[in-house]
Amino acid sequence: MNTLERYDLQPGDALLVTDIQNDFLSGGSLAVPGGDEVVPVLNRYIDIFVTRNLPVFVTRDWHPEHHCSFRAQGGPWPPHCIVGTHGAEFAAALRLPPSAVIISKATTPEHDAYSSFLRTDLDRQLRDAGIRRIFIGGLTTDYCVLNTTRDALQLGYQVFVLVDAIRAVDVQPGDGQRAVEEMIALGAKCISLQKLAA
Ligand code: VGL
Ligand code: ZN
Repeated sequence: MNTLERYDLQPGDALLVTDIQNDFLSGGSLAVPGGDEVVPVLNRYIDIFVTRNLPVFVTRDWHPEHHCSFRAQGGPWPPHCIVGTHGAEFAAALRLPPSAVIISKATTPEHDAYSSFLRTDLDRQLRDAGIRRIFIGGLTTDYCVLNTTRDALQLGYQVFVLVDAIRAVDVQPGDGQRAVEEMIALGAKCISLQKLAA
């Protein structure tokens, strides 16, 4: 354990809330087990960041109707997060601040994107805001959170994974756990509300 690790928030920190959309929650077309449980936890993280005047970035899976990741197009997933549908909307219970920066990903029919950095301007937005450390939570541990964390570390950001505010699809049992282990091995740190609020 690096004793110099700072868990207290500082300028240059940002919260990244990933894909809290109806289709990933109970009743949705790609409902993630326990997905609803992260919403109140993320609301508390949002409060903490807003109170400290630190920016909140929010991503959304934002697919056209015949997206390549859908089964009818040969992809692995049921149709989900189609622009203009209820399933694509952010959960009503998620309390997004008016200042939240929204990043849409996988917006073209021919490309999927599990990383929020892929074909988006997230990196530029973060750099313009002077962000060096990303605190990431949301859905899903084994896809968007994992791939976004990989890219963030590659791009030189420090990443803190909000382990109490992520849930996995777990297509194969254990995928979520393996994703967390991989993120740690790559250099991400795990953090929970208790540690951050301390
Ligand atoms: C995701 C499954 C399908 C994700 C997106 O962003 O985690 N997972 N599409
Ligand atoms: Zn998707």
